Amino acid sequence: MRRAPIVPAALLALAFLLGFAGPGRAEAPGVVSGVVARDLGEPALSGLGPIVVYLEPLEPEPGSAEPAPPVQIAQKNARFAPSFQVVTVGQRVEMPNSDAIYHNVFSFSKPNDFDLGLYAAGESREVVFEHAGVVKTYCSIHESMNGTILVVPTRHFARADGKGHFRIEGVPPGRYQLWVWCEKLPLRSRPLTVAAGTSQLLSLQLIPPPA
Ligand SMILES: [Cu+2]
Repeated sequence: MRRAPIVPAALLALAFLLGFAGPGRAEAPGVVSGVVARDLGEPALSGLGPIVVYLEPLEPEPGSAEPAPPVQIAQKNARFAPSFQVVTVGQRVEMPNSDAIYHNVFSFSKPNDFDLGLYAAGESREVVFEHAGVVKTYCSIHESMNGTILVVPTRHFARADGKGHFRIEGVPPGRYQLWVWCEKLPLRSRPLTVAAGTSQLLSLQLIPPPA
């Protein structure tokens, strides 16, 4: 009886387990999740506003040349909807006027400042941010209209929920700088290496413990 086919099959399985994907095949992405707390003694996050965790790649990512699909921030009932949005550098942000009145969208937040001018109901204009940072948006007619856009240098981000939980899926293996953003607190960061097919559970503090 021929037993030869068993050996190549076993080798293939071993190569798969060790992560030796064939040429041109992407390695299995990882998952980075966890919980953000205010500090050790005070887990509550109320009153802090949105908290975003993002992974800035420290080396070029395979296949990341295509911009992320467009996102929409509407003008509805004289407010921005949503009033907070995370976008990636180079991603198109569509800003439709969903009200029956004229609106305008502008920002003084350099270097991402812009002014879309006044436009009518049903019309949509768009903006693309080329720089990471915080963009505060306003309408020149309505004081109630103010929004915040966080532009991040990566597609790998997640907004923490009310209890601080976050989950970033589909992270290509590689070296990253992990950033925790909260508008009311200083930015915090740490290096993070993501290995193929792994899942990491992190515990992050917004306020560092005293030295
Ligand atoms: Cu307006």
